Amino acid sequence: MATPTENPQLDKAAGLLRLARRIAVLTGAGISAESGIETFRQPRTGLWARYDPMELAHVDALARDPKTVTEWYHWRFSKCADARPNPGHEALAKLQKLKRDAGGDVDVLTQNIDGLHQAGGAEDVVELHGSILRWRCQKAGAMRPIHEVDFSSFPPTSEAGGVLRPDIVLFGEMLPTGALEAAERAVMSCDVFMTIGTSAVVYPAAGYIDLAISRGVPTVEINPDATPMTGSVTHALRGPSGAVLPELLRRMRD
Ligand code: BV8
Repeated sequence: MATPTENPQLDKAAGLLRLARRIAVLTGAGISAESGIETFRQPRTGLWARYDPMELAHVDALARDPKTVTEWYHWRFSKCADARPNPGHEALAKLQKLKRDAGGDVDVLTQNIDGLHQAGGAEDVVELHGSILRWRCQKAGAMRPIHEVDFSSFPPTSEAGGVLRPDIVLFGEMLPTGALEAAERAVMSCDVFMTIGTSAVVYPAAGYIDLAISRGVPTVEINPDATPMTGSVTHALRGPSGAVLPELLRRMRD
C-alpha cells in the first residue's frame, strides 16, 4: 500500500475517523477475502463465475430444488467453517471498542453470512443477509445452529418433518425487518460512513451508501478495485481491507 506521502487520502480518512463520534460501516464479501473465503463477483475466481446465482441463491431455486440449494450452502459452509477473522475484522472491532470507550459507537452492517465479524470481536453486528451458522425449519420456523443439523441427506429435515434451510436472505427475499430498522438508524445517525469490501450492486444493502451520501456525511470506501460508488465517496482508499484498516487505526492514533 502507498506510503503516507503518496497516499494523503489515508491521512485524511484517518483524521475523519479520529473526530467521528458515530461511524456506520457496510461490509461485503471482500472483508472476508483475506480469511480465504471466495467473493461473489470477482472475475474468474468469484462464486458467480462458476455458479449461477439465480439457480442457487434465489428463493425460487430453493422452492424448486431444495436438495441442490441446501447442498450448495452446506458446501459454502464447508469453505468457511475453518476461516478465521483477518486483521481487517480485528481492526474494525478495535475501532468499535475505541469509539464505545469514548462514548460513541461503530455500527457494523454486514452482507456477509460467515460470522467472522463477531469472531473478530465486533459486537451488535447487523446481519443484513442473515447467517449460514443458523439453519431454520421451513415448517415450524425453529432455528438451530448448523452443528446441530443432520447433513446425512439433503435437503436436511427437522423433527417436525420440515426442510431445514440456512437462515440467510436469498435473492427475491426481504431482508429481516429488525436488520433493516437497525441499519437505517445507524446510517441516519452516523457522522462518517464506510463501505468496505463490497461491489455495491446488491440492494437494498448498497442503498445505504446512497443514503449516507445524500445525508452529506463524509464517506470512505476501502476496496482494491473501483465500484459504482467510487466516484461518489469522499475518500476511496484503494487496497485490501486487511492492510488498510489496521493502517487507518495506526494513523488515527498518531
Ligand atoms: C429484495 C445470499 C425484495 C447469501 C445474497 C435491479 C436493481 C436493483 C435491485 C434489484 C434488481 N433486480 C432485483 C433486485 C433485487 C436484488 C438485487 O439487488 N439484485 C442485484 C444483483 C441486481 N436484491 C434482492 O433480491 C434482495 N431482496 O430486494 O427483496 C422483495 C420485496 C418484496 C417481497 C420479496 C422480496 C436480497 C438481496 C440479498 C441476496 N442474497 N446472498 C449468500 O449466499 O451469501 S446476495 C450476495 O451479494 C451476498 O449476500 C453478498 O454479500 C452480496 C453482495 O456481494 P458483495 O458482498 O459486494 O460481494 P462481491 O463479490 O460482489 O464484491 C466483493 C468486493 O470485495 C469486490 O468489490 C472486490 O473488489 C472487493 N474485495 C476483494 N478482496 C478484497 C476486497 N475488498 C477489500 N479487501 C479485500 N481484500
